[in-house]
Amino acid sequence: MIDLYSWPAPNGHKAHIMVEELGIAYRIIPIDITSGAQHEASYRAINPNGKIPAIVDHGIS
Ligand SMILES: N[C@@H](CCC(=O)N[C@@H](CS)C(=O)NCC(=O)O)C(=O)O
Repeated sequence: MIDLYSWPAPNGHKAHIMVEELGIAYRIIPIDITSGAQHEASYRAINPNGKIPAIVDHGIS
């Protein structure tokens, strides 16, 4: 399962298209970049550059 941290923004759309075209299992975790969620410590732990998108691949289970 892929966790896709994203938001409807140009670079987010690229990742949304990729996972849809690959047909892989994923879930979207919204990171509201309009309210500054990309700068929260919990998200910085996932992507230190504070931008979306980011992917966490939990592998096959
Ligand atoms: N692909 C580059 C750029 C990603 C990017 O610029 N994302 C924008 C949204 S399209 C963003 O997160 N902006 C919020 C910000 O810069 O605070 C990266 O992952 O470093």
